[in-house]
Amino acid sequence: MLESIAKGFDKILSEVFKKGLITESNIKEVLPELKKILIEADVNYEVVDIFLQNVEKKAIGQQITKGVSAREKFIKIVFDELVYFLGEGKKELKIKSKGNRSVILLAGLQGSGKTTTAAKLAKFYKGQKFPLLVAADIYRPAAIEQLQILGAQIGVEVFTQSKKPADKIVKEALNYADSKGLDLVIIDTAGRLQVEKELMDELKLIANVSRPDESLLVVDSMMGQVAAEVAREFTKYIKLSGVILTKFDSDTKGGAALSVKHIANVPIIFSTSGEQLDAIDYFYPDRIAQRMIGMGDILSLVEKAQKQFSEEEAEKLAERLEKSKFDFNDMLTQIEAISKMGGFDSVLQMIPAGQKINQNKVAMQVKRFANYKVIIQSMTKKERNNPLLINNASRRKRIAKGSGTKLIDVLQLMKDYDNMKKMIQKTKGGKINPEMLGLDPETLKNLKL
Ligand SMILES: Nc1nc2c(ncn2[C@@H]2O[C@H](COP(=O)(O)OP(=O)(O)O)[C@@H](O)[C@H]2O)c(=O)[nH]1
Ligand SMILES: [Mg+2]
Repeated sequence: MLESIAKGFDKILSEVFKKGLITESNIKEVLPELKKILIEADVNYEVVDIFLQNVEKKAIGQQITKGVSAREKFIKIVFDELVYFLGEGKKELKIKSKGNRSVILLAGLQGSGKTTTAAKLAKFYKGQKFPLLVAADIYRPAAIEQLQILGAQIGVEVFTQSKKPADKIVKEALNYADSKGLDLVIIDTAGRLQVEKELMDELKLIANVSRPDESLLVVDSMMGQVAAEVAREFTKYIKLSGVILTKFDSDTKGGAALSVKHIANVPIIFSTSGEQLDAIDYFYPDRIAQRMIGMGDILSLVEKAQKQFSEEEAEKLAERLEKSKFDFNDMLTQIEAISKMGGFDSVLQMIPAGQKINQNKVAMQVKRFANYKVIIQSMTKKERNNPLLINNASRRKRIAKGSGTKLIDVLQLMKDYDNMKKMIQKTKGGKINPEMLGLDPETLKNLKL
């Protein structure tokens, strides 16, 4: 799931920013591609429009910054926009403290996952509250039975009463809850295949008698932007306070997640991902955005790198490179910047597990870098400023001896120095690049920081 959207991003990002610059023509080239990705992900067209406008505005303002690659910057802009539409930050339900009755009303189309989600919520809050499940879907006897079975599985009582209007059942359920000291009433309501006035009126009545603390719309994430339209319809009848996005484990393209908050003007609070009753969790917009962009935690890596290697430092390095200067002092700065990020181990941990990384190669490079530091520190000031001086056998011998390394290590340093210089010149700045971690080219193609 969410993979197709990630693939799309990857494609445009690598193709358009080869030159490492954000320019107006680059942006013009990228926006239609971005639009295609969003439409293919089944994002609502209003959301697509605003999304693109925002990205354009932000990207154009960024074009002059030196030092940090265009690709990184653009990823960050798109990422921020994804987070904005998914909802900023995790939200929680407003549930009163133990002993004070809270009511959660669940609404949604048939098959969206209301009944399952009602049971999941009961289980989720069971540690802190005493839940009562209320079967207010009176049209299908099977629905009542389904809730009873689920309630039994999690040891939560289910209130049912057939042959009564739903709002009467709910009223009695509330009285029952109060008499038994059950302080979290979760109401499962009926749904149809589309929004119908009769059912909406019934829902309104239920909301009136139960005065819910939370009125949640349960939405199937497979429905794409239709989910958002459904949400819009529901808001015409009842005041929603949030959305639960179900079936996140299935082949969702992300359109529902990206559209529903904007269209219904309420946050996504939970997502569910499976039929088991513990398959529910808070909805974390930043994590979902990361998955959409296909980089695991790689973005936090970028941010970390940017913080450690300040733009100022990056610009200084870019300036030096323009004058074709990159010496051993610069190399040392780069190596130290990487160590400041928390060392290679923490960097590696942030690379998505799915990415094939040649661990041995990385381990080797880690060792080498530790050596390089010592080797550079064993050079004279003159040598550090002028790497060409090391093209001299007796100097190399002296440095190896002084640093307690082997001759071959000094030679390897020279080779890596050349590589690093080329790489940094290519990317026009001092950004920290995973090539420095000794990752193989195949891996890099996938990571593309
Ligand atoms: N894969 C998956 N299936 C789910 C999820 N939530 C619900 N379902 C399934 O979706 C179907 C409809 O769910 P149900 O709770 O009966 O929907 P309702 O008609 O809205 O009450 C059932 O087969 C559920 O097992 C989920 O998060 N993931
Ligand atoms: Mg149901």
